[in-house]
Amino acid sequence: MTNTVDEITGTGAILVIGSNPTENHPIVGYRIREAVRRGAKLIVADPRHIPLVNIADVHLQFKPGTDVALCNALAHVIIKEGLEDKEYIENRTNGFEYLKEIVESYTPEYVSSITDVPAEDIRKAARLFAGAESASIFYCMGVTQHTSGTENVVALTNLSLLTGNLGILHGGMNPLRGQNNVQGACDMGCLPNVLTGYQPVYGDRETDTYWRRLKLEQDDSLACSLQEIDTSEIIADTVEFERPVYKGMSVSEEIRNKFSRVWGVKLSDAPGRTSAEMFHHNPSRRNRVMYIMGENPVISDPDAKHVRECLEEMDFVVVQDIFLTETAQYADVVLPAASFAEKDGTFTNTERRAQRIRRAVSPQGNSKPDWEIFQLLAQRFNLNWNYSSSKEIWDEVRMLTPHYYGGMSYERLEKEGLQWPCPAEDHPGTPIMHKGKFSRGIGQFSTVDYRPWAAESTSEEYPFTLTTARKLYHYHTRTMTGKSEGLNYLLNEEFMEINPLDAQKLQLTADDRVKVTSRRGSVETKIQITDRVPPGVVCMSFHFAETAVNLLINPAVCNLSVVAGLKVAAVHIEKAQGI
Ligand SMILES: Nc1nc2c(c(=O)[nH]1)N[C@H]1C(S)=C(S)[C@@H](COP(=O)(O)OP(=O)(O)OC[C@H]3O[C@@H](n4cnc5c(=O)[nH]c(N)nc54)[C@H](O)[C@@H]3O)O[C@H]1N2
Ligand SMILES: Nc1nc2c(c(=O)[nH]1)N[C@H]1C(S)=C(S)[C@@H](COP(=O)(O)OP(=O)(O)OC[C@H]3O[C@@H](n4cnc5c(=O)[nH]c(N)nc54)[C@H](O)[C@@H]3O)O[C@H]1N2
Ligand SMILES: [Mo]
Repeated sequence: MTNTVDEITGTGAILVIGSNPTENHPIVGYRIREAVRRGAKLIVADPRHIPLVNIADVHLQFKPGTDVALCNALAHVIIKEGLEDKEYIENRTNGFEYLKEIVESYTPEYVSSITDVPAEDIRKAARLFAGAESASIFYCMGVTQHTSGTENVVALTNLSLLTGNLGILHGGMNPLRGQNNVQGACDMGCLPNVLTGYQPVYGDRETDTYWRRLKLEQDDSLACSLQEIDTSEIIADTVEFERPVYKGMSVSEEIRNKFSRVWGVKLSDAPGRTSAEMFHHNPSRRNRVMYIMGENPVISDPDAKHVRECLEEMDFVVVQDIFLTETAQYADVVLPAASFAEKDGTFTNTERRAQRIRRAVSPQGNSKPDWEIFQLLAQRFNLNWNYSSSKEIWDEVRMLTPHYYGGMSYERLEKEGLQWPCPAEDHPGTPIMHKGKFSRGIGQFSTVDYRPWAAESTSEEYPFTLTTARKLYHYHTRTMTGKSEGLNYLLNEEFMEINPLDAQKLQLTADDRVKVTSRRGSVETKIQITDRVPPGVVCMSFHFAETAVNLLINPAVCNLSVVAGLKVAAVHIEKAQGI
């Protein structure tokens, strides 16, 4: 998030797109409701009738996968009606003319034909968003989990820049992070191409995207058609650090040297691989060995049948988890990890706030905190790892990542944490990013065109669009929540959402089971007949192993973020036989 959770209640207008906060981020959901009670205008853009729609001023119920068209239409109306923030655009941005040119053809009427949203609703939403004193955007997986995920974020960023809402109180681009500490994991370098604080292991930040793009373009099974986008000003949940100039050395070389000096080993300049690459469709390019920690890809990764086959064929698989998962069934060795309540350390939440966690109970059995397991392994590899506490590790991270954490001592974190960047002991942390100036200087409008995803377009054979979404009572693959009797009492099986008109057409009644088939596989599930989804769209969660929806999902990825298009699959639906 560029801004903080506390600010939400004072916001003038809120656009919630591809995010269902009352079920998935209840604290943020609560704040949004409070903001509306205090007079904020609420625009919900979601293919489904999510709970926030009940208090929204307008619901843009668009077809899954048409986000770029919708956002460009909002920009079109804002520019046509002269509602853009001219002073902000003049002083802080570049490329407005290009945006204007691109969105010219995205009239509400034209986009209505792509998205199924009435043209007047598009106009109304644009006016509400641009007319407010401050406007913030909240987005989540409905926006990012697409083969056009990066383009979707770019199109949203344009809206925020256009209306002068980046870098101000109550504004911003606010991607809601999923897990309690996924932000912390990324900040700590759990990404294939960076070390802590997004310090690149090769090239520099500018060349990173191009490198990845080139690599994927040569790779048919992963690539989807690509358009030229300038990604250098994507306001995701990272900041770019001030780029120092080193004589004759690339930035990453200097960074690798810095880490090498402390760790006493030479670092490779080859970036790691994403999970899509590890499970590559070309057998010669996929992993032979895998160490899986805190993930259950057999259920959570797209094209689950393929994932299972890959794991089966691997030479050696290690799973480090707090429970014996479906993925652990494929492991040669399972290493028992201690849970959050059994260890010390820090978590960094969605608003970039690092906070302390403390051991409340002792680790069960012979389980250990993850870092201790790694250390024991490293010692077997004759590496010189001798940390005695999580504090010692944190202090090393601070030393090697001063632009983010220099000022975040455990003592200072005690109270209510601190938001990065916090480079010095007397720095108060950074609640709002991009205030006054963007990290790259001037904000860049980037132009993106809507492109339908041909591979998952509906057809006579596959006439429905399946989308996937979470449910309040369960967490992902249920390795944890599935062990709670109370939660299972509330919900212990999948109910696919289907519109009453579609149910009628297929002659389905509430007790029927259906067989859902995509170009990759089939699953059988119970149904819930509901107008939460519009006709032509059905929705399943990926919570239940028995109805593993990822057997249906296409593994193709967004070329720039390498995230799979988990939110759209063309499917065929029929009544299941024999039950
Ligand atoms: N109860 C619960 N809470 C969770 C989780 C959980 O498993 N259970 N998981 C956590 C994690 S890791 C994450 S990442 C977050 C995810 O949080 P969210 O992204 O909010 O979760 P989803 O329900 O997957 O998707 C959000 C919305 O995207 C919509 N959508 C579907 N297709 C499209 C589309 O094409 N465009 C747009 N704009 N929207 C679309 C869906 O209708 C859905 O309402 O939740 C976190 N919180
Ligand atoms: N079709 C479809 N697929 C999706 C999505 C979607 O919306 N639609 N969403 C995607 C998203 S956003 C996400 S985040 C993924 C989630 O996918 P996963 O991360 O694979 O799912 P989880 O069930 O959360 O698995 C986390 C594992 O970590 C373990 N664990 C918990 N605490 C610890 C710990 O302290 N140490 C260790 N070592 N292990 C621990 C848990 O027991 C669990 O097995 O799914 C993705 N897949
Ligand atoms: Mo997530």
